[in-house]
Amino acid sequence: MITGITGQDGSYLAEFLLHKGYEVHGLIRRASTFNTQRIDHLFQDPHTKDKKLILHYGDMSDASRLTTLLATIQPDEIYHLAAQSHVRVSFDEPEHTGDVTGLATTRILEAIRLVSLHSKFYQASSSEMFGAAPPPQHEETPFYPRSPYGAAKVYSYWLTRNYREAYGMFATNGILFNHESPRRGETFVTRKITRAAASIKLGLQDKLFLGNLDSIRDWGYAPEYVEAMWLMLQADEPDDFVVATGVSATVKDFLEASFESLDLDWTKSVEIDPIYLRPTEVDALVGDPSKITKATSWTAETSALQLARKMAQADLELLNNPKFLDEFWWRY
Ligand code: NDP
Ligand code: GDR
Repeated sequence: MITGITGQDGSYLAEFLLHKGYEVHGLIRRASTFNTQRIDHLFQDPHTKDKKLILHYGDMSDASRLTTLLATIQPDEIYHLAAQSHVRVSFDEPEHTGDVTGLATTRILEAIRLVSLHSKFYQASSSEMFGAAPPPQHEETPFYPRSPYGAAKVYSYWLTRNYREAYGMFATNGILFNHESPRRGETFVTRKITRAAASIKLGLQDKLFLGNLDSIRDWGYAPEYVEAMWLMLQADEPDDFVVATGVSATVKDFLEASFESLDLDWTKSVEIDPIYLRPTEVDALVGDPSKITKATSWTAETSALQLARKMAQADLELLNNPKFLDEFWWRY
């Protein structure tokens, strides 16, 4: 079962698990418009016999729905990815973020405790929990969150550990550093940059407004990170793992690589708009993935700059050929 199946990671994880032969159940929110674009290519008609992808309406604010769903599905593995995941937005909506990114983890852990204790549980923890703690960050680095989002993830991290210790649940935290892809939400900085670069290349846009260009991040490629999620749940014991490339890049480096890959000079198009600055910024996140590499042999393959080029090319293809959207999700 995957919460957040319609998000970037949920869509790659669903693909990965279906490929392995799993029956995948996904929680989707009812919306007035379609919000399943990232998984439409995996959709199976409810009337199909032996279908492997089953979607259920539900919201992380609804504890009774989570409990009845888990009682019915009895999943072997639960990947809890649903969240209000945008750090800047969490300053505008701190209470909602606390509810969906924080408290909702208690709702699903309680549902497991009550009706599906055998389910292995994966919590999508985040490098944002380290916040102001200097890099390289690893499993023993003290948390110092710098946003309502980071604070909500710290709460969820500790709830996950507490349920593991209190009830013997197989509950694991994956502390994932930033991971991106052509499926990344358009308001995260990497995708915002690559979409704008493609649009500028085609003469559809001339300016790109950004915030802090000096932040340092450890950007990896999302499909590789969902494999790490699965590997963590195949371990003999539940534990907590950092997942990262170990290599740093600035927003400026990402900009340069994306624009240069389309023969553009970013300095001619980028302007700083203070609305994209955060009340408290996280200056530098660079993870040390030694523990997961030792336990599972997982290592990141794609570098941030390769990713910048890949995403810029994908956005150019998409803008050049809107019909391509139907195939887009398969190809990336
Ligand atoms: P996305 O923002 O792309 O996806 C978030 C998912 O959560 C979407 O499916 C969204 O549904 C769903 N969701 C949001 N609110 C609710 C709700 N109230 N009830 C049910 N579902 C809800 O995030 P990512 O795929 O990038 O990340 C997955 C998880 O990993 C998140 O928890 C994120 O915080 C965490 N994380 C991500 C990292 C990254 O770099 N990508 C790094 C570390 C952690 P809808 O499509 O309807 O909006
Ligand atoms: P982040 O990702 O906050 O690290 O959280 P984001 O891409 O939003 O920001 C990365 C850095 O870029 C700077 N920045 C901008 N960011 C955005 N969104 N828009 C801009 O215009 C802009 N200009 C500069 C930011 O200040 C920041 O320093 C992501 C999310 O996926 C979280 O859910 C996840 O937990 C963490 O990564 C790890």
